[in-house]
Amino acid sequence: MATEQTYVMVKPDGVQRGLCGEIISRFERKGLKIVAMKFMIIKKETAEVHYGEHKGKGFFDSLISFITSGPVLAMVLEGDNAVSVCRNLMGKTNPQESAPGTVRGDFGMVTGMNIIHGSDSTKSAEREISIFFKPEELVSYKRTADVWTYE
Ligand code: IDP
Ligand code: MG
Repeated sequence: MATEQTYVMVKPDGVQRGLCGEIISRFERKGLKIVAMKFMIIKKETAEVHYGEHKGKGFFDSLISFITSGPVLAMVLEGDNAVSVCRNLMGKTNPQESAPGTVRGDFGMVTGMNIIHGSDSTKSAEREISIFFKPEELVSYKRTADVWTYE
């Protein structure tokens, strides 16, 4: 089993639209384990580090002002292939192209307000988790439901 951790974040539009509970619930029901969670307003400098790969692109400035415009719900989720499992639950970057049943497919209308972020690789996940969480904030525990989740 390839147990991974991934960084998932409800963006300010998702928080303002009251979707935090719905989104957490989807990941929980899938079988992902919550390892850490934090509600915060991201500082501009931190946002620029988090989205560093997009620096220089046309949408960078609006992305930074959007992601810092209100609180986000940040979390670390764990499970078998958690990175790709979470990306699949999120849907494509453009919500108009995201499949129904995904978070973006069900709740979003435009790319600039696509509700949710999720790491795109285990390398990104490691980097992003370390930006938003201290190692001691990742909670280590046994989840009894795992015996009914994994063979
Ligand atoms: P991802 O969130 O699906 O990984 P990325 O390409 O990494 O997509 O882009 C990061 C975020 O930047 C997107 O989720 C979206 O909010 C924003 N973004 C990406 N491309 C565009 C665009 O063309 N216009 C406006 N915003 C964009
Ligand atoms: Mg990305």
